[in-house]
Parts: sequence; C-alpha cells; structure tokens
Amino acid sequence: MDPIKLERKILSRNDRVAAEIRELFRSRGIAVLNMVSSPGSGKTSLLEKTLGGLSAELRIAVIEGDIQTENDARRIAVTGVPVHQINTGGACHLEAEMIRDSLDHFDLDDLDLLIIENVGNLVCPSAFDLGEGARIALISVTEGDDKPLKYPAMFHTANVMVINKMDLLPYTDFSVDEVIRNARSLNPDARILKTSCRTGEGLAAWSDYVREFVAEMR
Ligand SMILES: Nc1nc2c(ncn2[C@@H]2O[C@H](COP(=O)(O)OP(=O)(O)O)[C@@H](O)[C@H]2O)c(=O)[nH]1
Ligand SMILES: [Mg+2]
Repeated sequence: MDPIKLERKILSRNDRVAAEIRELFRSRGIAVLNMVSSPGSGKTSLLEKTLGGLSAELRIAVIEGDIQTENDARRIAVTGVPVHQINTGGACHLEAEMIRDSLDHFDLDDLDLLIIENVGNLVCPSAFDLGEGARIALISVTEGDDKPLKYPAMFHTANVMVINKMDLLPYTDFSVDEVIRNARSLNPDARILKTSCRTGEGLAAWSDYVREFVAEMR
C-alpha cells in the first residue's frame, strides 16, 4: 500500500478508538491527562512529586508508556497509585487501542483521574489522540526555548505547557519569555505553568490545575 494511504488508515482507526474511549470516560466522569515531552523533561518526576498529595483527595490511576522497561511504573507504584506499564516494543508513541486494552487493569467505577505518561518523543505522540480530556506538554529549560517552533504539532495540540527544571534556569541561555512567545504563536490559549521538581516551585499550581481539570470533567 502507498505509505501515505497506510498512515491515513492507521490514524483514522486510532481516531475511531479514541472517540470510543473518550465517550466511555465522559459517561463515567473520568478526567484523562496525556503527558507528552521529549525523553527526560521530567514527566515521571512531576507525577512522583504530586501524586502522593493528590491521591489523598482523588481516585487516580496511571498508565506508563515506554519503549522498554518497567522503571517508570516502579517509580509511580511507590506513591501507592495503581499503575499499569505499556511497553510499545519499539513504537515511539502510545495508540488509543493500547489505552483501551489497558483499562481492564483498573476499576473504572472507582476512578476520578487517569494520567497517561506517553513515550518520550516530541513528534509521534502528537498525531495519536488517546481519548484524553487534556494534553500536557512538558519542556525543560535545558532543551532550548525554540522547541515549540521546531515541534509545532506537539505544542499546537497541547492544552497546557509545563516549563520544568526551573531550578536550572541560571545555568542555561533559555529564555522563559521567548518560549512563552513561541508557544503562544502556535497556541494562544494554552495554559502555561513553571515548575521545578527539585525545589518544589510551581508544584502547588500544577496540583491546583489538576484538581480544577478533574472538577470540570466530572
Ligand atoms: N534539576 C532538575 N532535574 C529534574 C527536574 N525534573 C526532573 N529532573 C531530573 O531529570 C531526569 C529525567 O526525569 P524523568 O522524570 O525521568 O523524565 P521523563 O523521561 O520525562 O519521565 C531525572 O534525573 C530527574 O531527576 C527538575 O525540575 N529539576
Ligand atoms: Mg518517564
């Protein structure tokens, strides 16, 4: 088959399954976050730092997507939150079908919030809807403030941009104003949060956003 036709076919199948599980989540009032970033921006760290506090108020489950290893699922399990690891076996993104097939691992009647940590990659995950209610794109200050312009699909489709590793800002030439300008040029409505998983800066605002999102999706 022509590769372009094949890609369209895969994406339309993904969109069908994503619509099906989005309706399932909606009917049960489950809020779903899809966290995307390049490898090492701090997705797992942000969850580790905030799940403990949030899980006292909300019923949360996590799906960890990685090409290989159960490392991130082990880190999340320490917080006491139910977690399921998907290993994609080489694929650079999660697909809606993988999420649908993972739902058996959780009691959906006992869930307010499902957080999906996508495979670390700024390209592929942007094309695959996972039925989420909001997409969170992390960027760390060591990556360069031009990343939104270089990976527009990712930042264009994100509802929130989290600028992480703010503690490292003095050691880089990263400009927070510039990254915000770049992100806003693609996506004027995205909410922007600044965090450090080292110092704790911005973690309360991130947790507030998550609470607000869950309340909205109920
Ligand atoms: N200095 C600093 N390091 C961080 C921060 N967040 C994460 N890290 C470190 O960055 C590395 C990658 O983090 P991880 O959460 O595994 O990133 P992920 O691949 O996006 O899940 C780890 O060594 C973390 O300790 C932060 O805010 N500041
Ligand atoms: Mg991770």
